[in-house]
This record gives sequence, C-alpha cells and structure tokens, in this order.
Amino acid sequence: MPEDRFSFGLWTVGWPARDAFGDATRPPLDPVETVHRLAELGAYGVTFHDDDLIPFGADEATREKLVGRFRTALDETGLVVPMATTNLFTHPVFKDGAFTSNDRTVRRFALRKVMRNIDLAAELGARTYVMWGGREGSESGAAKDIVAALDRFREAIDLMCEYVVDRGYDLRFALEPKPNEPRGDILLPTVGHALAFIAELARPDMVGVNPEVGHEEMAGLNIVHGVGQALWAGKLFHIDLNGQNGARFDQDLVFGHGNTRGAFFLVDLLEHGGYDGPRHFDFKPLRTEGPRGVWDSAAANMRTYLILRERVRAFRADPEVQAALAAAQVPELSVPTLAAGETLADLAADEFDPEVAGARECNVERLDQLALEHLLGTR
Ligand code: 3MF
Ligand code: MG
Ligand code: MG
Ligand code: MG
Repeated sequence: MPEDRFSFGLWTVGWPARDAFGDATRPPLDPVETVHRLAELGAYGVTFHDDDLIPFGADEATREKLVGRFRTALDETGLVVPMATTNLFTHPVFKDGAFTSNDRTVRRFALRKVMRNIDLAAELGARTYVMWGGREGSESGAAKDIVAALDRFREAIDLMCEYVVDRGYDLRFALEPKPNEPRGDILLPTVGHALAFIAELARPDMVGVNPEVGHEEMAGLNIVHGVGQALWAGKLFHIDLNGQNGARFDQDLVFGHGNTRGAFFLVDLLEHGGYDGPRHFDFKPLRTEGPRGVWDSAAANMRTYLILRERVRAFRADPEVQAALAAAQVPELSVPTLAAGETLADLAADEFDPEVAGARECNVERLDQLALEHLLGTR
C-alpha cells in the first residue's frame, strides 16, 4: 500500500537484462507503463536517473515530450518522485570517472549534467538526490592520484550543495557507497568511508548516505552495522534494498533473496530505529525472466519486506523473546556506563570481580534461535 512507502528505480524493473556476457533478454520498458504498473502493485514512489527518462543527448523537444508524459502518468496514478539521481557512468565520456575524471572538461560536463537533473528533480518534488560514484575510481594505482581525486569529489559535492541553496530547493544529497564494479576499486567504498568524507564537506548537514544492502555485503561487511551507524550519525537519508549472496559480483537480487537473516535484522532496525524515509528497491529482475516475471519480482520485493516486518513485530512482541533479551542483557546496553552525577573517582572506587563477570553466560544462542524461528514463521 502507498502508506508502506515502497519505491523503485525506473532502471530496476526497466533493466533489459543486458550483462557483461550477454545481450538483452527483455524489450525496453516504457517509463509510463512502469509508473502505472508500480501504482497497481501498491508502490508509492518511482525514482530515476536523468537518462532513464530522457535518453542521453535527446533534443529539447524530445525532452519536453518525455517529461510531460511521465508527469501525466504521475498525476494519473498519484505516484510520487521521492528521489532522483544522475547517470554518470554509461556514456564513454565517463570511462575515467565524472567528478574525479583526470580530464577537467569531463568534470565540468558532469557538473552541468547534475545541475540540469537537479532542476528536474526539484520540479517533480524530489527531496533526496542520490550520488553514486560508479566510475569514480581506478584499476591502476599509477593512473589516479587518490588524494587529488578526493579533493575533486569534495569540490563537486560542495558546488552542488551551493547550487541547491542558491536555487532555494528543498533537497538533500545522499552518497551511495560501493566497493567495486564497474571500476576495479571505487572511491567511498563503504558507509564508513562516506561518513568520514561527509565530515570534510563545506555543508555536511546537507549530505547523508544511501546504503545499498548488496554493496556493503560485496565488501564482506554487515549491512545492519553500516545502516545502524548511518542512523546513529543522523545520516540515513535514503536506502537501496536488495539481495546479495556474500562477497562476489553485484547481484541485485530481490530483497531477502540473498542473505535473508541479514534482511530480517535490517527490517528490524529500519522499523524500530527511527528511519522514516522511503523503502527503495534497487534490484534487477533475473535475466531469465520475461516481461511478466519482472512484475513478479517487483511484487516479491514488497511482499518480502512486509513479511519480514510482520515477523520482526512478532519477534519483538513474543514474551519468550522479551525474557531472552533480558537474559542476554540486551536492554542493559542502553544504560549509560557512568550514572548521572557519578564521577571518574566513583568509577575508580568500583568493586568488581572479573572472574565472576567472565564466568557469566551471555545466553545468545537461545535468543538467536528464537529470532530464526520467528523468521521461518514457525512461532
Ligand atoms: C549500482 C547502483 C546504482 C545506484 C543508482 C542511484 C544503477 O550498483 O546501485 O544503480 O543505486 O545510480 O544513484
Ligand atoms: Mg547497486
Ligand atoms: Mg547492487
Ligand atoms: Mg543502488
């Protein structure tokens, strides 16, 4: 239902399934059809790269026509555009990066491309603008000066923040980390790198992160820890939900169709951790599927999220789980280590027997099994 705030990128269901080894297995999908289908399935939002809607290099008249049709579809269905982004990775001009290309004229072109699409994003009511630096990276240690690249990356984000402020748009940026693919190594590879980078910006308040499940897991990291730290820092501006099976190529599976346990704990965090943004799916329908399977996969993302939401609620409400949480001392972690009014002298005076504390059981196995049983729907 729209109140669940599910959104999809045009490029997700619209992926014609061309990959590094094979041709497309599906015909192109008209964005207008996508808007209608998503609305029928109960989504509330649709997101896009500039080039998903307006082919690269299209003339002004074509642009007007395509945006007009898209806007009509939005009006007809009530679907909204919560987020937009820029394609800075497909055209050969971006082969060595966009904001961090060694070629200064390419960097300037990239900024113009972003500004143009920020205008459209604002016009369509988007509140978040995602920046995924897919080509901002290298394969050769000799061919990229990483410190200079980070200077140029910062310069680009600072300039785009200035643009948004100058134009008076109600828009924030969300940086999307990814460790590799399509580049051998990509700058800002993890949520942690992105958070550290944001602290160096001119307007850090305007910039947060858009973590993607598969991207953190490709790096062998725990997505719940990454998203948890982003939430803790007040920087979870948006999220890309999908599925991934460990450290390998970017799979973009349906949400939950990979590390399902991770998906369960991620939904728990999103539902109970104070995130109120869109539940955005950035996945690819399997290359084996045709035009019908595409919509099966779109529905599957939402169903999986809702099932997991139901399961985590049941998990939290189960009295046995409550008891197991207490037995594992989970609530105690929320108690500050030093009580109000206590001093370091009080702390120094504590009596403590490490042998006794070291012998205490943590009772995690029972709790973890309860979580798994709730996830499996057997409780
Ligand atoms: C690549 C991605 C990207 C970003 C998109 C939004 C094509 O792995 O995840 O999808 O999410 O560019 O900025
Ligand atoms: Mg991705
Ligand atoms: Mg991915
Ligand atoms: Mg993504």
